[in-house]
Amino acid sequence: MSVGKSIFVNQIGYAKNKTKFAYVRKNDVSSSSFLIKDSNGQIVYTGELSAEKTDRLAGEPICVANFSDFTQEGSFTLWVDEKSSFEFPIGDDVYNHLYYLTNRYFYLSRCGQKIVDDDFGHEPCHTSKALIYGTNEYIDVQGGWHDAGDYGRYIVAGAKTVMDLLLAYQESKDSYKDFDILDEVRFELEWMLQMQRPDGGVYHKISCWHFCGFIMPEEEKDEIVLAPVSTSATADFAGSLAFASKFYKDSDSEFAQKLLDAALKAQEYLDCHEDELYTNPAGITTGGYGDKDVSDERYFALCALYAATKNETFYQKAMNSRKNHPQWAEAFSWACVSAYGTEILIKETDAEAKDELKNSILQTADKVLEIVNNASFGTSLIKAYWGCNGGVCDYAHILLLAHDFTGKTEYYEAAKKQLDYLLGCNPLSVCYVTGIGKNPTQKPHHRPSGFLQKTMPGMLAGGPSEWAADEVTKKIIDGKAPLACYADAYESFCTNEIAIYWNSPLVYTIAKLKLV
Ligand code: 9MR
Ligand code: ZN
Repeated sequence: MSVGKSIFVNQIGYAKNKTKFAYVRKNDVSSSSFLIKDSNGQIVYTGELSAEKTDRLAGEPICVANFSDFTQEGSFTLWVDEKSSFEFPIGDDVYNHLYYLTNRYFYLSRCGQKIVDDDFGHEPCHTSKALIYGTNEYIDVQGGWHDAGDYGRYIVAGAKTVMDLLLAYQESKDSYKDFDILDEVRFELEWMLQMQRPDGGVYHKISCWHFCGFIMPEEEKDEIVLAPVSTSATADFAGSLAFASKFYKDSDSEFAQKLLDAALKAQEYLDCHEDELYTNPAGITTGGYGDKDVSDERYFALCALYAATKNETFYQKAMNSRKNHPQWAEAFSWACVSAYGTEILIKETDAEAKDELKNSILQTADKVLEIVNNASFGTSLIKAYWGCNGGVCDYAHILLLAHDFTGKTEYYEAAKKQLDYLLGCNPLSVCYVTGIGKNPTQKPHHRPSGFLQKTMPGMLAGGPSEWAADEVTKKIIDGKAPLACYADAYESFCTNEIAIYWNSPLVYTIAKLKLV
């Protein structure tokens, strides 16, 4: 069967009145034109393929089929010679189900609560008290989302996720009512509040000493440990809680105040402590989220606190830290959160330096745009790395800010291409979100899915990685182009794990592109 092997479409589909692109493996076809058939096999559109592009990531010539002016609703296939794409829809609300599933994944990942779901329901997990590392003291810390394929709960990861989801809520609240994002984010925030020590410092993470096997969460009964306080966790906590506080002001002012007070307390801690860089202490081997440069986390906290309090001191300190770190990239990733701070300053304050800040985002966006424009599949990547599918969403975020600031559609279009790539326009013709599309990821490195041999829907797989950190990936990468270094296998944690902070920028990207 050649369906989907040579022609790559966005398997979720195309919004009726927006641009539409498919990708064609040039070496597999001889014709330079394409056609579209409806579900009755009638030809409804014909067009010419673009000139080919070969980049390092694709490793072979790829042409684009542009059918943007085709606006009929329905279900279609795209053909070149006798080769066809997977069937794909065109319509007004093709993204709604994807948006729902990618949001609901967070509910299904809740820790410490009975989860109600036909396939993934379970009893409360990880409810025992946690040992504070280096002491004999146990305290009660409950809730938060399981981080990824494992059951750890990590502040750095949670804070980024909270930011993306709140920004997504801001974009979709007027048009989308099927999932309560604010309620879901609150679940995480309630957990984060418990991670703060009385002196304001924030524990880096809570997990067992080691990763467990592929068991259900309530079966992981090993001792739970609170890892030491870190600067990255404390600053990310301050930034995300300060930002979150305004979202709850109207519905629950007491909760909003609690968030802000906790953020301020974390900031006081940061003010009087040198950097405490996190690495796993002896005995703990779960995810590290180590970060050697925490200046961007400190900056993010100051920006968010300034926006929340309008206290000029925070602003001065934030701008000083920018001056002291001219090498900073503007980024939205777990390791670099500078752009969250910059976005907040630009959008939530009347900061004097607005133009300078916008330019800083635009400089990064222009670099990303150039990569996208030169890429065979329109991706924003220059290499394939652990979690790069989340990375393309983070780059989309930068592009979408540039679109806000300039109104130039090329930024919007480049961001939209990142979604096409994730949802099927890639050399493997895979839809990297589970449970949706014609050829989705099926065996994610995700404990409940692996244990139940069912795939939890709505999860974004990490994606191809040239750095083979696991045995399965090591076996498959030889001779493959970077974008093909992906194994749809439970054991492939470096290409097929899922994570809250890869899903969250996907949710944001869908919302910000106004696809729901
Ligand atoms: O997303 C993280 C990635 O950037 C790192 O390269 C990788 C190795 O340190 O770790 C990833 O994070 C994992 C975390 O440590 C534990 N939970 C699962 C995360 C996703 O794979
Ligand atoms: Zn749990």
